[in-house]
Amino acid sequence: MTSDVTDNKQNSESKCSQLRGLLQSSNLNFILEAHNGISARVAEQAGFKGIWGSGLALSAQFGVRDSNEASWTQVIDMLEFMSDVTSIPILLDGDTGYGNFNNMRRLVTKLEQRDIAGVCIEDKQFPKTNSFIDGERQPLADVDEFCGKIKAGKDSQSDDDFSIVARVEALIAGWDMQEALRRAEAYSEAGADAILIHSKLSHPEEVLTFAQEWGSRSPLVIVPTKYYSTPTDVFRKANINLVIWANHMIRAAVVAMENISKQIFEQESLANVEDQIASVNKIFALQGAEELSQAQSRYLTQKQETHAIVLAASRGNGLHELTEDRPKVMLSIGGKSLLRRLVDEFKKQSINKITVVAGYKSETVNVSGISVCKNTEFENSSEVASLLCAEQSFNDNMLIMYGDLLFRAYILNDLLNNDGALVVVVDSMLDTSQISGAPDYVYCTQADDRSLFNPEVFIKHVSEQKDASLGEPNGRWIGMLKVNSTGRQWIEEALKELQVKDNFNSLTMPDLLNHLVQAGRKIHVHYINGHWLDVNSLDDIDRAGDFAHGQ
Ligand code: SPV
Ligand code: MG
Repeated sequence: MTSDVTDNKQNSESKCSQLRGLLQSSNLNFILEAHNGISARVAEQAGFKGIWGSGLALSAQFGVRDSNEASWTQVIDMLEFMSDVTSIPILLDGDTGYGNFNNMRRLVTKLEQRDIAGVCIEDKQFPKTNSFIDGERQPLADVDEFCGKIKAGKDSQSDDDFSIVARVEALIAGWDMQEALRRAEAYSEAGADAILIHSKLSHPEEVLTFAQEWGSRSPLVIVPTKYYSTPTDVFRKANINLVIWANHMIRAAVVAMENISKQIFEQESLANVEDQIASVNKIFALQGAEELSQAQSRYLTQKQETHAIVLAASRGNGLHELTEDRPKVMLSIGGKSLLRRLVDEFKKQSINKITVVAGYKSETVNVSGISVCKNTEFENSSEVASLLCAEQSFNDNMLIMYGDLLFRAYILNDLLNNDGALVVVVDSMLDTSQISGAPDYVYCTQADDRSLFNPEVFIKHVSEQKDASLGEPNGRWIGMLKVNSTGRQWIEEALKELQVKDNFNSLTMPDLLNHLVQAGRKIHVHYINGHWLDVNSLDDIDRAGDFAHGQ
């Protein structure tokens, strides 16, 4: 038996026993055609207690004729998908049993292995064709030969509840009621668990006469495809046990597909069809996506994902008219916006959760792969207020950085491998010719000794101005930091403390870092030596172009 891959097992009763129950119930029951996994799920979700594995529909979904053109193993491979995703029984339309008694034996064995609850075989000859195509020209099977097939099937089943339904085609082939009854009697004697009496008339007379004559000798099954307008109560009163709605899912699908494909072709657009079709989420639900994500959290060891927060609310005043219609991060450098370049760097490091805090001209912040959160007060607030806007996206592995940075990939890669609680990247190369805007000078517990051993160095202070009382700065903070769960906690606490201060809206990231230092937090320094730049002035744009070119 195949294992279930979904969350769909609701019924603990075996499928064979469920089908037997439907056949033997004193109430009229219904089963619906399905022809693949998704249609089987839809049928179950609609409330059906069983599925008809229709030969017509299964062959049609393969695009071939209902004349045994699809092999029997191709048919039962599809049934396996249908059975795996449903908890209700499937009765296979097994045509003529795909051969003689011996083929029937193997069929029953293989169906049971795939948890199919029963098979219906019809008394025609292999290869058969659909009863509604020249039905009267189709030769019937020899009664004794067909009875041998039923016996062989019954003798090969291992579950007592597996059902074999014998389908009488006498009325389809133009024989009289007596022949139909004679055959049904013989098939019942041979061990059939139910009789399916088929008719191609548009009224139910034949079937009702048969039902009356048959009485309750064995369960009776009908397929009212042609006499579809008959009120269902008529079948109930005739003591029929099971109605098969035999081909309505494939026919519904074809109309829907024709309609939608025509519209898309003619309109060369999806705009009008979106509301007429199932949402992608609906498809995911039918595929059991939810169960898979639950299983992933149970069975996969999850590496904590890094989340990047990008501060990008400011216009970039030093860039004058270049930022008239967009914020600095959307400026194009060598054909790509600064933000796009930053997102590309994140992607290289497998960072896929990226939140950008936008403010000035936020509607132009449009780069795939990011979520945008807005600092609507950007004109009257500063960086720490922007950071607070992204609080919902905070994570135990988090990068916080300015949006106007260009840097060599190794810088981010090395930072991600540093497991300090809160680590800032400091450039020890104080090359004044490269400095524009207001540099964030950093005073550290130790200068960069350029050794390979990464001694533990911490921040003492960060300042926009050089502070003679602290000696010479050891470098510049490049606007990039990383936290783990402890660092995240420090930042959240600091934000709470700072939020109530009168000057909150003027606070910059260096103010936040200094606040943390004063609170006794050890902020690790990760030294680098060049290989980055930020964009504050028109000169920087030229430099950035050269830098990007060399990347
Ligand atoms: C099928 O669904 O393939 C059947 C029923 O055999 S019918 O097409 O009505 O003959
Ligand atoms: Mg059929």
